[in-house]
Amino acid sequence: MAFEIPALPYAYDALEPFIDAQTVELHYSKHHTTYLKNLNTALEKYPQYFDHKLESLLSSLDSLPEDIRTVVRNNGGGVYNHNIYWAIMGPKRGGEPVGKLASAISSTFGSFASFKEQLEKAGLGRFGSGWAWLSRKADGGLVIHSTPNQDTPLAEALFPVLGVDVWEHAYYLKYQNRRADYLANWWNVVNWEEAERRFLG
Ligand code: MN3
Repeated sequence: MAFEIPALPYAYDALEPFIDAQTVELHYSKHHTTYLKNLNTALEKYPQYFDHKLESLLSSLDSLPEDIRTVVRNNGGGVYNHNIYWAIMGPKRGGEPVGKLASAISSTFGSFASFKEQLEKAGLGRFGSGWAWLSRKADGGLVIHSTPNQDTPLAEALFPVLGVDVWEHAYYLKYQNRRADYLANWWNVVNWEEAERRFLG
């Protein structure tokens, strides 16, 4: 069966005023959906991969046939990364990390303020398009990093807890070239309960 994406768990305008409705609508219904279509089209030639989990395909790209490896990397990555992005945001969210994730962030990065600064720096430092991540390492520890294009933390044997899209399509309509303003405002929509669930999962 073809891969699917979850329905957006809130209305297009739910993240206003921090992320505008038009951006959310285009981002979900055009960008994210196109990655999905491209992934499914590429896999038609090798339908056995429809029985795999997307996570496993992205964790072992080298095991895929060479003629679909790049398209799965880019479009499968696009599907996976955006699934996380929509899930870890929500209306009336923001605030501070909760539970065990809060303690892990404080002990790893010194404080929530210092963590925010480092994640924003990772997003700002990504030249061109990509993502900034808080990921869990194999030993359970946390790391801040960034990936280019639609590369996923999975390809680096990391498990994404929280990810922010820094492609221009994620912010240009409202923030134009001001990626730093988008990142600073993005904290207002972070769903820390979902991030903690991922951290513990
Ligand atoms: Mn995007």
